Amino acid sequence: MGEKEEIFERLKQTVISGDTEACSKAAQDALDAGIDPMKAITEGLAKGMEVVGDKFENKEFFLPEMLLAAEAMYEALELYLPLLEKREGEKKEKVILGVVEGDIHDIGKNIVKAMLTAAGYEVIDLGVDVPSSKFIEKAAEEEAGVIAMSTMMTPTLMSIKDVEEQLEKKGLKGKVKTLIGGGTVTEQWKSKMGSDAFGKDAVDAVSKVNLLVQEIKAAVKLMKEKTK
Ligand code: B12
Repeated sequence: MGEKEEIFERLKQTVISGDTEACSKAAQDALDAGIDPMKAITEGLAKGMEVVGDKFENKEFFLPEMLLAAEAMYEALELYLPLLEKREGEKKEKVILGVVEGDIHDIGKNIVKAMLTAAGYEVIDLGVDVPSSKFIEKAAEEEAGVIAMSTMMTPTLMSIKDVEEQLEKKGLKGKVKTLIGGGTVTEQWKSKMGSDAFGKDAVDAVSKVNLLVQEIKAAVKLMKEKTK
């Protein structure tokens, strides 16, 4: 195993063991070794959190272990986020992000936030259990092009539909693009909900936001040409 792989493994294992101190140390060592924070998140921290999610489901882990793991991961993210935010000087596109109404699972959403921030987006994080109207109000207020919604539960998938319907009613559909993701969400659900894009993980979230922003820019350009 090379030095970088060894650090990725330490990041992953210290999240799994919920060892905040060792996780912070691994996060700092990653920086010292010249590892891109974005890579440290995807190849280390997020991989660890996936294992923890599975262990929790298999009843190998219980709530205290889960929360310790999340705490360790957040400690490392805190070290990385300010560095990632500093990377872009130009005007940033805004993304409204939140966990839909009825759902409080936010670990995946927080990883998505880190990755979008790393990619140079200004993420407006509405937190968990976000009422559908709030997504829309904030998008309008902030003039954001993208609303990104996360949900881990099947019943709360309908909250996504609610946001889509409200966008339609307000005549904002297509102007504000929607991206959905989270444990229960699939490409098929994207079509069922009428959303614009689905992202399978935090890395995919970035590619999909890039695509949506390109689409918005192309549409604006076309409008301008037509009105000339
Ligand atoms: C941790 C956990 C909890 C924790 C949450 C802690 C927290 N702060 O988030 C606690 C213990 C509180 C909890 C509570 C509950 N939970 Co729970 N929980 C889980 C568990 C084990 C892991 C979820 C997780 O964090 N995974 C790790 C992260 C990193 O993965 P992720 O969320 O999928 O995110 C990745 C991608 O999906 C994607 N992504 C995520 N969001 C977004 C958004 C966008 C826009 C994009 C593009 C991508 C994207 O990128 C992320 C990173 O790559 C899952 C089972 C599992 N193995 O998934 C059950 C699970 C989600 N829980 C479940 C349930 C039912 C509940 C409860 C109702 C239980 C209860 N009876 O009380 C409550 C929910 C209360 C509520 N109203 O929300 C069910 C949902 C079933 C369903 N299909 O509806 C699951 C699937 C367990 C199961 N098999 O039954 N839970």
